[in-house]
Amino acid sequence: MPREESISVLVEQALNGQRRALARLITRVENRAPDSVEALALLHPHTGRATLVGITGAPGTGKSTLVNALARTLRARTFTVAIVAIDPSSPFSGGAVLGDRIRMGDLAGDRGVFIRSMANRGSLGGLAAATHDVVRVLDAAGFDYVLIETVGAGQSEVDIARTAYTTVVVDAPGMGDDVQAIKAGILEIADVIVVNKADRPGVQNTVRALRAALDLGHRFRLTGHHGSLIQTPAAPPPDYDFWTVPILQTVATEYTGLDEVVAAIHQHGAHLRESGIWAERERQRIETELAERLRDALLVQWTAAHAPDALQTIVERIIKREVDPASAVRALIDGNKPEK
Ligand SMILES: Nc1nc2c(ncn2[C@@H]2O[C@H](COP(=O)(O)OP(=O)(O)OP(=O)(O)O)[C@@H](O)[C@H]2O)c(=O)[nH]1
Ligand SMILES: [Mg+2]
Repeated sequence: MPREESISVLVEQALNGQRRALARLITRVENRAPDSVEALALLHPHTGRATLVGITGAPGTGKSTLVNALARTLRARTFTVAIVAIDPSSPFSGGAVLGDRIRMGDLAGDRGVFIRSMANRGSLGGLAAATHDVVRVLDAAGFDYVLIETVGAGQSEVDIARTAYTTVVVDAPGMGDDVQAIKAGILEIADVIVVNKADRPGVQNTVRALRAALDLGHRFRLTGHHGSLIQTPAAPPPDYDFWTVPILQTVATEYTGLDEVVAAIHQHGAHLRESGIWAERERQRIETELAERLRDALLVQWTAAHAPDALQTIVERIIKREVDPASAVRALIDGNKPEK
């Protein structure tokens, strides 16, 4: 391996702010290259400092424009910003896609901004795990903020949102039925709601609809349970604190309302830290990640140790009703051939 490709050199260069090294390192980590394990081990002591913000919402609400405006606003306050744009439908991976070029026009040449697109991996381990590691690299590289943009409200978006400490859900007027536009699941993960395109007619209706939806089930959310809906209890448990989800208005194309968004992100971060929820969330994230990695690693290990068609053979036997899935798995991990 040539010296400049050695993973420890690459890590060192990335930690020293060399962008090309950082880009290459991210590619290795995203692709789960064999030496990415070593890279992540070297990076880990440097992580845990960045503010991780997820930005999600229905297609076309202006998420990319908002992320761009948010990055500019943060840069104006001398914070450094990394943007991870996740496009599940994109056939591209790791390279610049159209959205990046649009953004680069605005933020081009600014060394305090780093933009990365990720396409759906569609494979074992998946996008959420890959995103997690890429965010970790950017955190270690010293960016003050990592903004993670995802589309929609599918399970993978929810998983990705859990990478972040603060999740901003974006809606806009004229997206069809105002409450439908934000699918039920997405409000549950919102820490801050932004109604973008506030220059468009119908903005008050959108705000009202969102407030009504929040009042129905989400007026008070126990922030210790990220992503889960909990009804207002008579008295809060002593270790929890309530967070009232703010509904803000922006015109991202004109950078209007961005100071309020930054303020809400700061307030939410402060709330998480002061209440101790930050630490609890981090613990939950690590527990979940560890379990997922273990599961993935065991499957990879098992697959490597068995004939390429071993799982397929069992699938056939299950279809023929010779064995059931639960018994098959028990036999497999006991090292036996699954019997009837
Ligand atoms: N009028 C108005 N248009 C906006 C505003 N923000 C974004 N747009 C426009 O809305 C369109 C979609 O913006 P994007 O930022 O690409 O939206 P997105 O949510 O990232 O879209 P996807 O990534 O495809 O889901 C673009 O034409 C933007 O110029 C705004 O505040 N007001
Ligand atoms: Mg976008």
